[in-house]
Amino acid sequence: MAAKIFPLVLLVATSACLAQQPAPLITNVEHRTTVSLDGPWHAIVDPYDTGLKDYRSHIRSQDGFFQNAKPHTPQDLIEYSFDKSETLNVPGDWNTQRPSLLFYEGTIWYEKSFSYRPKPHTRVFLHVSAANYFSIVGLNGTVICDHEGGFTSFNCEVTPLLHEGENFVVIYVNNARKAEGIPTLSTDWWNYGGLTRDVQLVEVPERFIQDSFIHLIPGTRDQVAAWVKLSDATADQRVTVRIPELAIEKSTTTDRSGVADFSFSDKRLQLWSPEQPKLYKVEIETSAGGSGTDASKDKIEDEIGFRSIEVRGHDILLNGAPTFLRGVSIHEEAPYRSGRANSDDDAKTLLGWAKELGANFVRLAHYPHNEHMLRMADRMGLMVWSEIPVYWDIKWDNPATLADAQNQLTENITRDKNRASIVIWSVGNETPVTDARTKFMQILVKTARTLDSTRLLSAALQVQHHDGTTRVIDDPLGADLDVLGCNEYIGWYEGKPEDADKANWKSPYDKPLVMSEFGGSARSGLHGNSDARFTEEYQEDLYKHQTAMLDRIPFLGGASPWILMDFRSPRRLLPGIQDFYNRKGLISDRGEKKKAFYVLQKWYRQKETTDHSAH
Ligand code: GCB
Repeated sequence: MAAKIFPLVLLVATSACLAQQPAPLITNVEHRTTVSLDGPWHAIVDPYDTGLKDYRSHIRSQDGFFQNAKPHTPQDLIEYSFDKSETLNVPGDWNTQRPSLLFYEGTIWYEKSFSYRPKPHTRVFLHVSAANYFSIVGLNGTVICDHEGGFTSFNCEVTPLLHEGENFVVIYVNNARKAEGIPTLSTDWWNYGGLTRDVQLVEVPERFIQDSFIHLIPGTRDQVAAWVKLSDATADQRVTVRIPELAIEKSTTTDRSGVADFSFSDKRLQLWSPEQPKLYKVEIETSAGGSGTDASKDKIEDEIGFRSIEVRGHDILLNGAPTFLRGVSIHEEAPYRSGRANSDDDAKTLLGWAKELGANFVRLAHYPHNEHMLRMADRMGLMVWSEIPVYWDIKWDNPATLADAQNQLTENITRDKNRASIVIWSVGNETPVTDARTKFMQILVKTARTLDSTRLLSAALQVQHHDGTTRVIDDPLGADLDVLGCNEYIGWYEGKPEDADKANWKSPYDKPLVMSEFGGSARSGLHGNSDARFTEEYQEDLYKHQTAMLDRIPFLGGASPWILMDFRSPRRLLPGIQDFYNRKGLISDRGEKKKAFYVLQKWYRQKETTDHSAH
């Protein structure tokens, strides 16, 4: 039960191998009792890691910034002060909060003081929804855990460290890019650093519901399987699952590993779909276990949808019916204000635009998005492609890189597996075809299938061969996937938009294809001839040729063009046009719809009609 606490020396010395991992992730924190630590945090910009290492580069075990030291006498030498440092808002990337931090890549220390009153028989975990990229967490001067990966949640237990009255938390966050990282050195998105998502204390009973998974059994439309995992491996603890609306109540007891398994069927189950995104309130309750005390009881609820997703030949079947995925790709970029998105309102705006476009599907590129997005997609009725940042040229031969990718994939699936909206896990984007890469990706596919056998697996591939005017999707990884993803840029990086008119497509795999990217850039408000780059007319014309071509691909199961909204990228340097923004958005970063938006909207309206008349 006690939290794992590590001496700082040991922690940093071994952090490269992730020896001090966070506690197992508590899922569904949305429905837990929490104390929010969001708001202003004191922040020290530390480009040389002075708060972590002394001038000989030795780790500071006594006087690091985790101590949050303050001088008590005029003789005390303390060369930092959180109290006197300006604040940054959490959640929020640091880049867009101060002009001097726009390009900053390095360390920032965050500190927040808060008053707390410990409750009897209650355990407390510090939960960080995302810190990009590497972070170390300390509470009241003791270092607790570290975490690698900028887009997934983690938590560390702080129960023994909290005391009545004032407490403080210090988090070291470093967003330096690393060749061996996931992602690696080069990406086409901004390396937003900081505590980009919510931070909170999560209060749970002594023995609590750690995790659960409730879903339709693949191949069925009315059979539900569930497992519930307790925080410790206690056998014979009674666990009950209820769906009050259907008067379903099932009880069983945990096995020796603290897991309770359920299965039941109910013909009345109304399935989740984009047209009717039905969510049921599901309650999970545990009763007093062996010790018989109230402290080992727990209860939590969630809103869960039930749907099936399968492939048959070239078709993607939602609840048994062939369904075309009318999608659009989205970055986690805040509408109107830029920077990282992270709120219900941001999710409502972005996904609302996708709905207006006529979408039933979104590709959340290129990393796990914040939980608000997934819960909103569940409620609004949008199917989701969820991806990890295995992007471009990863260090395929490095075992630590593979472990990092597997960890990010595991954290992604662990957090989001109860979201009916997610229909596809993607293990990467535009990875170059080599043996080492394919082996690496196959391991990720296997990891995903082991964790979740209910969803489809994909990856955004690229064309490997041309057979005359025919493009062939024959990446060897295709054999391991359920759905082929393909990014193509005919008319932008390759040839002219009208070249799409002559392009044909084939694949040796008898699988559905989602055209996971296509598009071109337009500066909103820039008008001209349709052959003039960066005009809205060029982008509009490109979408016309693309959609006509897509209509001729017999194995097309969906599309997620690039991209819903313009987003910041350090690779987009053209003054007056790009100004550090990738302009392939159908909507500008200020929310203005470009002409191509309406081309896609029209196409999706036609697709929707065809889909419905086919049912
Ligand atoms: C791609 C990448 C995406 C880029 C896009 C572009 O193929 O997957 O991350 O932003 O092209 O605009 O070039």
